[in-house]
Amino acid sequence: MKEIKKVLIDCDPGMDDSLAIILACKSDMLDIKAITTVSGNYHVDITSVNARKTLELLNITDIPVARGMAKPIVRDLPNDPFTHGEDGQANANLPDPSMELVSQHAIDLIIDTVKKYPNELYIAALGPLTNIAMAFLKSPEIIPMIKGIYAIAGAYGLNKYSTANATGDNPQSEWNVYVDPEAADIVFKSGVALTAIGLDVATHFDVNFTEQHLRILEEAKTKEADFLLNMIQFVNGRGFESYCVLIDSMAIGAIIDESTIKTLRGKVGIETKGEITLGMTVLDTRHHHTWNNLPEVDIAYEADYEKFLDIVMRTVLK
Ligand SMILES: [Ca+2]
Repeated sequence: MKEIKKVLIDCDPGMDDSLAIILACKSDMLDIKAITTVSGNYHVDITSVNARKTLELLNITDIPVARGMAKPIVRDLPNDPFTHGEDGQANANLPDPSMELVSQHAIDLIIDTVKKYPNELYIAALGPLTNIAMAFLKSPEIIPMIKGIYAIAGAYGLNKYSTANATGDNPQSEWNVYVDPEAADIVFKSGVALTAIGLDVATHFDVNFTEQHLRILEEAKTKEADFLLNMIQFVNGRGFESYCVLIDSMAIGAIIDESTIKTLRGKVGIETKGEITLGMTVLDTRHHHTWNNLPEVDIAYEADYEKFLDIVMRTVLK
């Protein structure tokens, strides 16, 4: 029997974060210990509400949700050129949550949860890395105690999707790193066991739901299926494809089943000063003269999309 993995989700819901929360909470393979929220897709005031709305859609009220950083560490929060609707959830307008936020700040909930489950806790990092970087600055002793971070972060130039669907507001960057490149720099350099899932695999057109998937979702008539269908229709209506609602779920999918992605080990530098490349994650693949001071992390270069979508469908419809 496979071990049940303990997970903390740090997120900025956002449509794809909302689906990722549903996938994580409904999976038999995961035990969600805490959710922390951050400013990213939307301000933390909104993401803190949406995280709880999503839990209550699932009738879950016993997972602690802590509000995190309102701003990136040194920058202002940029506006996301990609809209998630007025409510950040494709205008689903779910009921206001009845559960309260915990009184702790997200940074402290991250630190305490890692210490409570030393060498057992996975972190799914689905937004800018602000909270996690701050937790590392405050309590660096937690870094080696984390089993693994699966972060939706970066774009590594491994295929055309790396930049064709770039989500940061410039030609080369991915949104989460673009919003808070200094935070990403801190986390990438920290030595934590980090798997970065970037645009190379997480905004791929092969992540799209098939026509058959959509029919199954329509026939399911459950709250979760309807919520997901509404998001798919929302992005389709704006000329985007359904991979947009699945981006963050790829980190959860990889924690559920590591074989959904293949990774390579690579040296990565984060661009924190560029004008047209701010937030670019530069992979140093040179044979000679590589910069040995760059941190080495695991980078997803390929995904088993069929297996991933099968996990999403089975789990969401359960
Ligand atoms: Ca997100």
